[in-house]
Amino acid sequence: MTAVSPTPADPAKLLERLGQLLGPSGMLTAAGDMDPFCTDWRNLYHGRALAVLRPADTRELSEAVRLCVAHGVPMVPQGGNTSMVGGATPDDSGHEVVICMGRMNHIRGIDPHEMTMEVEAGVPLKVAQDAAREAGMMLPLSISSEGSAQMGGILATNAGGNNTVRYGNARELVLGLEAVLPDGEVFHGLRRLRKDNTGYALRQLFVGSEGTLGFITRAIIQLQPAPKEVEVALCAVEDAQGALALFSAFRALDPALIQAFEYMSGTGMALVNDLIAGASLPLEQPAPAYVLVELATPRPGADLREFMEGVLADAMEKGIVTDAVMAESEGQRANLWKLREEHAEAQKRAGASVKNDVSVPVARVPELIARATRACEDLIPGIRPAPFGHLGDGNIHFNVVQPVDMPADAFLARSHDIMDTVADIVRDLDGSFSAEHGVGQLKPYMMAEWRGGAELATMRRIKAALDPHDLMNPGKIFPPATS
Ligand code: 2HG
Ligand code: ZN
Repeated sequence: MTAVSPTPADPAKLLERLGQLLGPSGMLTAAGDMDPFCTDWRNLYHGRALAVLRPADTRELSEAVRLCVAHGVPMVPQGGNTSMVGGATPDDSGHEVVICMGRMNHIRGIDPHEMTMEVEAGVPLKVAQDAAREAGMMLPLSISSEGSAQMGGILATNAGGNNTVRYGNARELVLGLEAVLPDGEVFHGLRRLRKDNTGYALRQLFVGSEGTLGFITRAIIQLQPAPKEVEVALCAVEDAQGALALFSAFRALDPALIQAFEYMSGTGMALVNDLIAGASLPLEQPAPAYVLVELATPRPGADLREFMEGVLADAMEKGIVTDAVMAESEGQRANLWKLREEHAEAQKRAGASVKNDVSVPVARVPELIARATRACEDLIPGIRPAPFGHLGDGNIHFNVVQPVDMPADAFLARSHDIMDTVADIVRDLDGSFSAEHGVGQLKPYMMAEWRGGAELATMRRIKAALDPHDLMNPGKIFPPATS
């Protein structure tokens, strides 16, 4: 159970002061205007807010935070509102303010020598990627929701995605950060140094804190050289064991070339094929499972295609891959990626689904998929397991879609049974219950069991030191204190 935020002191006075500070374009208070900011992408949570604030810069944000703190009003940071775990949705007390970063949306500079970008929190990831590309470089982070997800949220949740296998999570890309702390003070950590061993790496505290320690307002991001050669192939395999064998084959020869290595189940692919306009499987026959592999190099003349063809031919000879298609053009590459990127949307259209964003050591992915599939099918006959995701990182979205003939509500009533069933297997395989989507308000109840003892106690101490009144995104990450 999430604690409901207490009644704020003199909310009318607070709204008047916030209105003076932010002006008419910086604050929404009509219920209809606030609704989109009070519901999450998955439509799981429907909160209410005292106001939605849209500060234009760090100074306005800092002042707004000071006012909220003075009135005891909890604050919920929100970027592109694409959280999978309700991490940016207020509770239903109507006492919290949602603070949106969308107006702080400038790219403040790109340095070609340092290969860095200074970016404000409200810049959508796709806009930042395009700016890096125009400057002849690459921002090496790619997720399905990149058109809407904003850089502040990407960093606050330590987003992963398709390129983690090569470049790491968001955490690995951050050289420096600016943040507004829970008392309104500004943390000036916007340094652009590769080496800086001067005490605690405080910027990393904010990365992955899911807005519970303050607002990330700006960051310095490490870019990479733009790839000069890119090859993408879609491969049919018999099962996840085959997918793992293919990953090992590429990795043994040249791990540095693998830019993405994505697994998809036959069930998930069929949903994309059937429910997404313009998506069609370019292979002769549907297969039990698929791999999408992307290789890339910044070095021209590297003969990447020959390399890819060689590895795939060998894998086909050994029976690891049963069929494969390589993209011949940028358009075909985009079409192959569409088959992967539309998995979440296709599952949404197929009815209710339960998401298990889990990770295990990469060699255990086949066992995870086999055991979790069996266990879910035993639990609810007719359930449609559609696992997919970032096999190269051991991160599988073990999502299950409702049986065709079961009412959505009845299926969702079993969510926790399903999540617990999968979690038991993940724990047995030494994995994590949340690989990249975070904890939000969906999974705090799992924290005590998985991160209990000294680990959770240390997190609580850090939280209490920075946010003693629990006003920053309350109810997210942490289970109630008695847990
Ligand atoms: C992806 O990898 C996202 O496409 C979404 O992390 C996964 O829908 C999901 O569970
Ligand atoms: Zn993912």
